[in-house]
Amino acid sequence: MTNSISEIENTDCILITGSNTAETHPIVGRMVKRAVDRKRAKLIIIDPRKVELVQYAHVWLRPRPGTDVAWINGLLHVILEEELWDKEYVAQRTEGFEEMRAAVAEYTPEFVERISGIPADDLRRAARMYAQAPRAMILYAMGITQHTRGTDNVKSLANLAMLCGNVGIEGGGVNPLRGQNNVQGACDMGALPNVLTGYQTVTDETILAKFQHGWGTGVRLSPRVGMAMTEMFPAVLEGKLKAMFIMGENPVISDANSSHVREALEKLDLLVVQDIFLTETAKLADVVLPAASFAEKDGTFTNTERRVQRVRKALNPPGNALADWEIITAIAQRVSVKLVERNSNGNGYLARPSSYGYWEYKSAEEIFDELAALTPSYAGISYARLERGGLQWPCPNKYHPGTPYLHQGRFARGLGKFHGITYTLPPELPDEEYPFYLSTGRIRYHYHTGSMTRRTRSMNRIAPEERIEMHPDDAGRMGIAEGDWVRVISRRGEVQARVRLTDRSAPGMVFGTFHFAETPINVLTNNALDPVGKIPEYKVSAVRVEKVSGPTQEGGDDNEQSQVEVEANVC
Ligand SMILES: Nc1nc2c(c(=O)[nH]1)N[C@H]1C(S)=C(S)[C@@H](COP(=O)(O)OP(=O)(O)OC[C@H]3O[C@@H](n4cnc5c(=O)[nH]c(N)nc54)[C@H](O)[C@@H]3O)O[C@H]1N2
Ligand SMILES: Nc1nc2c(c(=O)[nH]1)N[C@H]1C(S)=C(S)[C@@H](COP(=O)(O)OP(=O)(O)OC[C@H]3O[C@@H](n4cnc5c(=O)[nH]c(N)nc54)[C@H](O)[C@@H]3O)O[C@H]1N2
Ligand SMILES: [Mo]
Repeated sequence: MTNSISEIENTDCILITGSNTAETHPIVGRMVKRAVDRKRAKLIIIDPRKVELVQYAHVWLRPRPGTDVAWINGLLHVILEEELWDKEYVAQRTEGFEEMRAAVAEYTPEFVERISGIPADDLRRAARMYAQAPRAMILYAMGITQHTRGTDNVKSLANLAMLCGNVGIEGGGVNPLRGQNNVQGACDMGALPNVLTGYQTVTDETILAKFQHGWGTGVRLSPRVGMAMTEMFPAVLEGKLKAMFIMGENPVISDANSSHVREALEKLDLLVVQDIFLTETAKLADVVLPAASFAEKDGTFTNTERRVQRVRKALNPPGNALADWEIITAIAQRVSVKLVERNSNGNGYLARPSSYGYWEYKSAEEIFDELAALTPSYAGISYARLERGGLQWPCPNKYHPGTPYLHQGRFARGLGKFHGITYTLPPELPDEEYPFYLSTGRIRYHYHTGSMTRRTRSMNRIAPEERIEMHPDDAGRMGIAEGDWVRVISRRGEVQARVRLTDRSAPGMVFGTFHFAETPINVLTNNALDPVGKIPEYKVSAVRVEKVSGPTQEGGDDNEQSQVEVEANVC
């Protein structure tokens, strides 16, 4: 997030799009409700589903899935036409304005209505509400990013925030609600193909030299950008990738077009999976490395508002499980012995111990200190300081208090850049053969592939199985009643599940989750990727729905087996 969570209760207008906040970020959701109820903040929701927070919204726009660039350009168009933009801010702090203005010229509310289905006057109302608020905050999540145009969607939201002078102020910003407890931290640690810690790019020789020296490897670090996770599975199928080490991820269930993922994993020469449970992915592994869970190890998590917080070991891990860093260190020590042997045979550099000890960490804190020494945004953070509470990066030195919101006075890159972006259609849309939009996501009661939450009895009692959401009008037309079994079919596969009739989903659209391995929704989804973010099109694919009398043999057996497994694992 550019800004902090607490600012939600201290702003004049909140625009939420592509985020089912009340269910997926319930604490943030509560703060939004309080901001509306007690602080009289205006709330604009833009979401194809009638999410819970719609009850609190002053304006709800229901776009067709995958039409975000169009409606955001429409908002920009209205704000420009009605002279509601912040001219001083745009003049002093931004560049590229004319390019953006030219790109949005044709996006009149009427034109946008034809693309998105949003009534022109509602769009005007939302534009005025956002632009006239002294301070306005944008919150977004996966409904914006999980598209082949995800990066363009985010840039478009940045255009909107900058046009109204809402970046670099308290109670403003463009705020992605990060999903996992530590997804921000994982990215900060360089778990991305193109950067080292703190987003220091791997293609920059000075940065590489700093890390080579700091790590004391003696081995030249590669300046090559690696593959994104979603590019790896096709690479395996093309024979370009032979081995994989998967840590804390269950792609057999969570990745788009998952039949391909399974096929790829089965083709590998070596698959290692490091997880806290024996997941569907771990079952395909040659080697499974049991890891300790969050409660069983020391470390830090960095949350959605860039706040680094301590995690403390409360329990001993079961059996042979070790903290992830201990497993990685143990493997690295063995691999680096090999490297030394190979390199001392004459080709290349000799490994030598560094000031930190070469892969000889004694604690998570030692690793953190090495990270802080090599990472400007974390430089001022230490375990000792974290004892007194979390710190938000950038925190460049040990006296710095941390940074609640970014781009104050000046953008990280100097001037904020407007982008001229035009709308294109998602790659797969409903047609005669596959007449429904399929949208996928989450419900409150389960987490992702269910590997953790489906092991808890109470969650299973509330949400024991997948329910495909369908609008009552569509169901009525097709003779489908609440609880009936349907088969959902896309160009890539099919699943079976019971139906829940609800107006949360718009007519012409069905919604399902990826929480239930017996209903692996990702066999249906499209693995077309955003060219920059490499994120798949999870939110738009085309499907056909057929009523079936009950689960066919195959589906039924799977279901039963999995329920038994789940029961056996309840803890
Ligand atoms: N209970 C629970 N909470 C979770 C998780 C979980 O599995 N369970 N997972 C966590 C993780 S890792 C993440 S990333 C977050 C995800 O949090 P969210 O992104 O809030 O979750 P999703 O269910 O993916 O919902 C995305 C929203 O986008 C909307 N949407 C769909 N298509 C479009 C579109 O084309 N345009 C727009 N503007 N909106 C669209 C959907 O209707 C939905 O409201 O949740 C986190 N929190
Ligand atoms: N159709 C569809 N698919 C989606 C999405 C969608 O909206 N629609 N959303 C996507 C998104 S945003 C996300 S984030 C992904 C999530 O996809 P995944 O990350 O594959 O899903 P999880 O079930 O969270 O898997 C995390 C694994 O980490 C393990 N784990 C937990 N703690 C630890 C630990 O401390 N150490 C180790 N080594 N392992 C641990 C858990 O047991 C679990 O198996 O799914 C994506 N897939
Ligand atoms: Mo996520």
